[in-house]
Amino acid sequence: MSSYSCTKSKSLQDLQAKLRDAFEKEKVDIEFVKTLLEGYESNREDWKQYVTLDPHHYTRNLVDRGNGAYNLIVLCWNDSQGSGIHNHSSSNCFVKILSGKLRETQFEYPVSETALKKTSLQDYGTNEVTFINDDIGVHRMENPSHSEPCISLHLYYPPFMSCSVYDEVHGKETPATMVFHTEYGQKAQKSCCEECPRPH
Ligand code: CSS
Ligand code: FE2
Repeated sequence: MSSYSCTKSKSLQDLQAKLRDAFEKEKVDIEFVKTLLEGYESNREDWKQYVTLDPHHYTRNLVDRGNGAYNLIVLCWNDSQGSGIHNHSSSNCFVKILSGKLRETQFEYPVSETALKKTSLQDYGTNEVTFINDDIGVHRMENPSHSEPCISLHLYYPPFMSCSVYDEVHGKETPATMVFHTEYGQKAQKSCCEECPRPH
């Protein structure tokens, strides 16, 4: 049986192996990647090593660089934490919820400095998967819970470490750099601090 005939993963490690295979193909199939992410049933034992919660900001924890083709990252959102409205620097963004709930508000891609146009608002629960890129628009992600953290798995293809953040009222664009709080379960060398410029 080839790895392509089975889209179910029995662990996060198994999913990582399937994703590596999928990205080795000449043409990456976005729908297939979504199916792979959906085919993994979240199990805390698999990903608890990547969980770091910060009282002020959501954290970004690198799981896999996918042979340079993509970044697989665990994001940890404490109660009520969220991102600013941001683009994805011409990259494709997959999000799978590992635990809790994440709220996504989408907006039309800003073309001028005017108020952003909201296009959708949706909540995603454990094991659900969503996808966005700059053709679809920009978004804000937030943990709507005031009591439970949310843990999500993000795949960015190709990888990117900077993006634009937009102010909702005026559409003003500001560049932002992203950091990793941990890499492969270890504290990242450039540790994060209050001054780190990030998309919030
Ligand atoms: N793009 C944000 C998270 S929402 S997709 C980030 O990577 O920090
Ligand atoms: Fe995003």
